[in-house]
Amino acid sequence: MKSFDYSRAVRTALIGMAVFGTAPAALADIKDYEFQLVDQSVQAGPDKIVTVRLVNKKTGKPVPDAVIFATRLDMAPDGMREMVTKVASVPGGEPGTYRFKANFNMAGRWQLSLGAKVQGETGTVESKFVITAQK
Ligand SMILES: [Cu+2]
Repeated sequence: MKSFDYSRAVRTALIGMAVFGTAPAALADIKDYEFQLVDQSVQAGPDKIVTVRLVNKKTGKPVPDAVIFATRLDMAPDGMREMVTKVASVPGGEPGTYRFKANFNMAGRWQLSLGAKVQGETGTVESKFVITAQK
């Protein structure tokens, strides 16, 4: 009887540990993810490439296979919010990095706005960056 109680206690403890072990994953939050701008500036002109990295801040690891569903590039930082340029995704690059091609038709500060979904997470990662197009 005593040994039975003991093994049952151990089993209960193991189940408890398993539950706690999975808890952090279940509590992973979309706020744990962030985009980082790789290059702060580009040369003004057509077909310039901008690279961002998506990382999990808790693990420091890059996050591949995010679905980027929103991009906008405009000159809001220089008071020209209506000056918008098209942004196209460019395949390739390291896993966890995302590349875009755009025409930076004017020198100055451009704002890149991104919205993305991360596999297995609810919510949206949203980021805004200022990229300087140099003459
Ligand atoms: Cu402008």
